[in-house]
Amino acid sequence: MVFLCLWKMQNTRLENRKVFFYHDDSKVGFGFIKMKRNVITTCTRDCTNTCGLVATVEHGKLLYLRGNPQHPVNKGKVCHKCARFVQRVYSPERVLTPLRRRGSGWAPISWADALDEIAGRMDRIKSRFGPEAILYYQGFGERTALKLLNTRFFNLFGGATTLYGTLCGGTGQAAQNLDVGCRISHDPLDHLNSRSLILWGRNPVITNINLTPIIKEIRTKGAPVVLIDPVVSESRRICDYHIQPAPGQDAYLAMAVAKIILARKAEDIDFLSRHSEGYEAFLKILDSFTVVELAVACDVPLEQVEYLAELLIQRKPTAILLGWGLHRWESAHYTVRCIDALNAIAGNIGVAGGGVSQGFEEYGPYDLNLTGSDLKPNSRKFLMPLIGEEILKAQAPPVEMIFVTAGNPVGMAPNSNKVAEAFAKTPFVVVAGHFLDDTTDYADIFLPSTTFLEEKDLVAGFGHNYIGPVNRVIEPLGESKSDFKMFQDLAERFSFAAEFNRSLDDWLALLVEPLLARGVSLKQLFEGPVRIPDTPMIPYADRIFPTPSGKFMFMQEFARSTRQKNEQEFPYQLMSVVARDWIGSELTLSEQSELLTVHLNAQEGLKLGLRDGDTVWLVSSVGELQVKVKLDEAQRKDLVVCPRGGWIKAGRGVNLLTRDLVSKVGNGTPYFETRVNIKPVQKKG
Ligand SMILES: Nc1nc2c(c(=O)[nH]1)N[C@H]1C(S)=C(S)[C@@H](COP(=O)(O)OP(=O)(O)OC[C@H]3O[C@@H](n4cnc5c(=O)[nH]c(N)nc54)[C@H](O)[C@@H]3O)O[C@H]1N2
Ligand SMILES: Nc1nc2c(c(=O)[nH]1)N[C@H]1C(S)=C(S)[C@@H](COP(=O)(O)OP(=O)(O)OC[C@H]3O[C@@H](n4cnc5c(=O)[nH]c(N)nc54)[C@H](O)[C@@H]3O)O[C@H]1N2
Ligand SMILES: [Mo]
Repeated sequence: MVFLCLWKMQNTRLENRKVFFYHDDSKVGFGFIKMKRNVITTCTRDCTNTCGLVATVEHGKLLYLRGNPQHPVNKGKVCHKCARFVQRVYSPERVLTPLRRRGSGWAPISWADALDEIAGRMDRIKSRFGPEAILYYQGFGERTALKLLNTRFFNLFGGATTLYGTLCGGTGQAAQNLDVGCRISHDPLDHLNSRSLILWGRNPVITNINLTPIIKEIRTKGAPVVLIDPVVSESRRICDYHIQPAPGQDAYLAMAVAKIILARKAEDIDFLSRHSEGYEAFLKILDSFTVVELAVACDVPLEQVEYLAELLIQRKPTAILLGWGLHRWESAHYTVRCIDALNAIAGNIGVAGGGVSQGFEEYGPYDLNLTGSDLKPNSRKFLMPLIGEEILKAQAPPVEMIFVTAGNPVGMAPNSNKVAEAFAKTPFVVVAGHFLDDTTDYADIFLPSTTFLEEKDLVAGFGHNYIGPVNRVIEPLGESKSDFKMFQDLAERFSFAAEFNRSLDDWLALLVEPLLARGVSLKQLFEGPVRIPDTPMIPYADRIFPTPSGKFMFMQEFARSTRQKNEQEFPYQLMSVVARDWIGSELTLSEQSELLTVHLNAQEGLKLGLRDGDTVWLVSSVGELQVKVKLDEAQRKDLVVCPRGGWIKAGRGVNLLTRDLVSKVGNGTPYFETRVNIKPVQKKG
């Protein structure tokens, strides 16, 4: 009888269940226990996708991560990096106990000892130098709701030095704010209404897989998709047309296209006359160039400029999607503002399927007052793009301690040598993270953090309008702690402990108060993705803009770009773009046994006597790095294309080469304003 039942079960494929037999004093029998369990959660990694996930656990062990089919944006899909994240969680290289530097090595210590030492140092620094002698560096590794409380901890402490400006998305956002008052992107699902689409300096095949099915769908309906990128990126294969302007010169391209639309009298007169301001001044800028001059300035053949103009005239509505790579230039605000102006002239603002979209506010849905900025409003702030310089030049007070969470500034901020020097000079450095990356080389104490699979939290993203639950899938591995728990335990060592000491659920409820006030329940938030109320599908549909005049604001001034003086010495622009296989610098040392491979135009390579796979030095005005060369017919001749995020100690730190500058608008980081030369590596023997 029992065997019969077993046979039946196998054939009905009762997945996730295992038979168990039991007997106690009175009876013998069998039943089922559920072996595998699925938990709804959301990917919190630093990526535009913020995918809804289903995590499968067995016996408390994470087995795999799959896309949540109920998520309206990723619809069950995830990328290969997400699937592989399971290995990162269980990697033997992940550090799971607090470490104390002893000489040149590390020794494990207890959390109690680590936190006692940190609290003691903080107190002593505060009484001798003031709280601003402590720098809190919050990186981009995870931007969940609870992460807002990290700053609250330092504000309760009395106000440490924190950061302003950004390594990521500041320039584009600030530039768009000048045009439309407050940057709001079209909901990604609205691009399904587009009759053409332009990927302007964006590489969704690698950075935003949730856009690719949308692109595929509109293409099957006949919508042309255009890539504008000096680099031959992976996204070229999903596009119908590729324009490769000179890097950083897209403002000229947008102006040239605008001039042709005006010459054809195809501008949106109604929008321009009723809903815009400053149009005359913008026309004056356009009048100061001919189309040919503009085409030459951006190095785009005239027929391609005309193609774009025709596209915008014939295939309305056009969605223009800006990437983050596009704005890593000192004067990127001109690029972004000229593209906004072009789209206004073309009549693509406030219409379904149109718009110039880039990103969304990952901290948008929360009560930002909880960061406690009112507790200590005027604390010192350092410019993130110049972090090395800021630390080195700080006086009154000098930097006596740095506390880093979720970031790898030595590897990811520009000019790594300078950042490393600043960290090396700082008497006491604490880093909380997962792995011993380049920044931890300068740390005195390393604190092991949980991954999002070991946490309960909420997360909104910078690529769509949904907030998603972060439900705890597995128990924290080893002694790892979430940042929330870590700061709560540290707070217990200070007089303000009571002010930090609410339960995690209470804090989350407070953080999402603005959502609760708009009718979303906590239960809903933890069950699955929720569309953030009041986020529009089509921004500015009423043609009212949150600018002072309520109108779209045209750019009023433009300065021609000047060429860098050292072009002879450094002939190639270094494009340190997103890497296919990893996020940020989230790698392990054992994954990095090979040098980075850079792409170089094949003819340029031949001119330099190089062959595929050769090792060369890249030399910039601030550093040098050995790389392998891949010759590539299709790349522009003035570029070296290199993946970002490799570790310096693995010989792969591209930011050894990048100059530390700040963009003219938005306090962004112009990583790509770096030129390099290629020098041979003398072969031994
Ligand atoms: N696999 C992976 N995905 C990621 C990340 C990752 O590290 N790995 N990081 C995430 C993060 S933090 C971000 S901010 C996003 C970034 O997402 P994206 O912006 O899509 O990626 P980038 O590689 O920074 O830049 C996109 C493209 O802009 C081009 N570009 C650069 N300068 C110019 C220019 O002057 N004109 C034009 N027309 N194009 C230009 C570059 O050549 C590049 O191909 O990706 C996110 N997704
Ligand atoms: N050359 C060049 N450099 C660039 C760019 C470029 O285009 N070119 N792009 C820039 C961009 S867009 C970005 S966003 C920055 C990213 O730069 P960083 O903010 O420094 O980000 P990551 O390198 O991803 O490092 C994040 C670290 O946080 C850890 N971590 C993840 N979650 C948590 C957590 O919850 N708690 C703690 N304590 N740790 C956690 C991860 O394991 C990882 O070690 O890099 C920038 N650097
Ligand atoms: Mo970023």
